[in-house]
Amino acid sequence: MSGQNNSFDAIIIGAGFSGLYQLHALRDELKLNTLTIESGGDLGGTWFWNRYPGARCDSESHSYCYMFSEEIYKEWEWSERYPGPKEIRSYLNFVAEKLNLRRNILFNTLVTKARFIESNNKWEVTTQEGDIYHATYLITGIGCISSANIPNIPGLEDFKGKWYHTGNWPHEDVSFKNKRVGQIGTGSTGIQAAPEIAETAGHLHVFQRTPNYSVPARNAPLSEAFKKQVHDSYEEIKKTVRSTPNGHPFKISEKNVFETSEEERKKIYEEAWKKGGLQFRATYQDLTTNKKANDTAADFLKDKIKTIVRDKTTAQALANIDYPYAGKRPPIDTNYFETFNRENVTLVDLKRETIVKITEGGIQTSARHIPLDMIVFATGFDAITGKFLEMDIQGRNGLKLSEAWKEGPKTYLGLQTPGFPNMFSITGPGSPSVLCNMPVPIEQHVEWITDCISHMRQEGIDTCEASQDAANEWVNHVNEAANATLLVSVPHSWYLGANVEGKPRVFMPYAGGMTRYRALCDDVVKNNYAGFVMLSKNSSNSIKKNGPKHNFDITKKITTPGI
Ligand code: N01
Repeated sequence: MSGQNNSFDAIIIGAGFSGLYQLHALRDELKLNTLTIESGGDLGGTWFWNRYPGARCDSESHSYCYMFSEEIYKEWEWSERYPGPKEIRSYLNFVAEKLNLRRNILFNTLVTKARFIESNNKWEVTTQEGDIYHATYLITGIGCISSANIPNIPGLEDFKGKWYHTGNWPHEDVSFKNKRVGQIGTGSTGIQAAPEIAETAGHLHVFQRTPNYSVPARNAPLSEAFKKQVHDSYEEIKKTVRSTPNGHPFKISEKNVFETSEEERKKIYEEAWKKGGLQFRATYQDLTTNKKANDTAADFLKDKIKTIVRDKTTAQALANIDYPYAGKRPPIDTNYFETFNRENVTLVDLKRETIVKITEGGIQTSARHIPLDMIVFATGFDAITGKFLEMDIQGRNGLKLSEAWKEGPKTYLGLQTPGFPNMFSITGPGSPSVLCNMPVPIEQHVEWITDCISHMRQEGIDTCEASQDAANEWVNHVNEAANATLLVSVPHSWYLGANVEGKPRVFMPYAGGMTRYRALCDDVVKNNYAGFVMLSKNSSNSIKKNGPKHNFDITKKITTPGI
């Protein structure tokens, strides 16, 4: 495991989808002495921590996996349309066994600090235990939604019952049997968790601050015929996920909403509702760019809520949605709205009463006291930047990442931040990341980073660093892409950092779509790594390569953002 004097060519932080593939690419393709450091007790990343009831991936299993190896793709068989955390962990274990990855991973080890040392162009990485490792390249594969957001509600410390955050769920079973449970939050997670909790809870109160659209997932076991078809269609599926803006295995329609009659539209929405899943978003290409077009989908989904939920007041509160469909991450569910027809489930509409405090025995709202034995926080994450800033990362001249990102993250292509040489990020801020089926951007980033490091080594380049100009230009383009969509119109969205007090309001993921992003990254390489400053000690610290300013084709309309 140890390199000489704890010195490595590369250190990767995180052993989820990103870190595992990056380890394979650097160790086995580039033959680099590579160490992966993981805070969890095993591999899995997001799926190591997110074990809450009802947890399931919203991407379809045959696309929520690696595509880089046909052999790996065909050897693994998924059992359900959407995989749960256990099956995803089994899959990642299978990949890790196959590629013999575990021997280079340090588990249960939290990186607390990383510092770039200019005298020798090395990263010094410190763990919570105080161990120190050095490497030439530092790659973060720390995930986008890995820093749990527990809201600052007064009185939590007084609560005598048990409380959990969905993103840090215990590994042992949690029983809700006969318990009075309060669930705060109705995002993708809360929508998955509530129906499962309600199955066994004595009573479940769902505290809803912002109602949400949701489409049935229609999860089911996969038929033998479908499993075979998936294996036989490897090339085609790979081509599809790599050529759609959101990396899912289905195309977004090229039709605009008002090119179809009302009658035809209803039929299309109805079919998509029956089919289930994120494909609902793919019914028209202008759903996330044209408010009037979006209203047609939003109205259809609100009507569905009112049809499903029997109690009129509850249905009204659930359907009282004042932002566009898919303006926030669109959830998919299994019996979410149906859950509110159960006798043991009550919606607490926080638009009518607010949470005042948590007490010893429950939650005090502005209207009443709700006695509880358990509280489940399905309250989301300090997304995208949270995990970075939990570490003390320092670049050139001791520049702290927290300082560099004081006004919001500033990266070039989401891959690098100026002032932090040889530090690369997989699905960092400014990458299409969360607006895609995650394994697709992850594979693209890993392959781009690996090629870049390979290029550096072939050319004798010591450091690669995003230029400030390139990062400024990229941040402008990320804003421009977001502004072309309805996503920026949702004030409480975590895409904007709006769910965390004091966090700068900056749209963080790249909404221009994965296809466009991939082409831009390829162009950067063709243009001699345009926008990256590459230095070599041997040429007396002169700039060895600094490509021309890149043109991000900002005039081209973005009609199909990657969501
Ligand atoms: O978190 P969220 P999430 N009082 O931030 C509410 C991914 N994911 O864990 O909207 C009361 O979306 C908050 O209310 P509001 C996916 O990318 C993937 O559900 O801020 N309520 C909201 O309802 C997803 O988008 C899968 O007004 C409070 C909820 O908590 C991302 O994870 C599955 C509150 C938080 O919703 C995050 O989803 C599940 C307070 N003080 C999730 N603070 C896959 O399938 C917050 N809330 C891969």
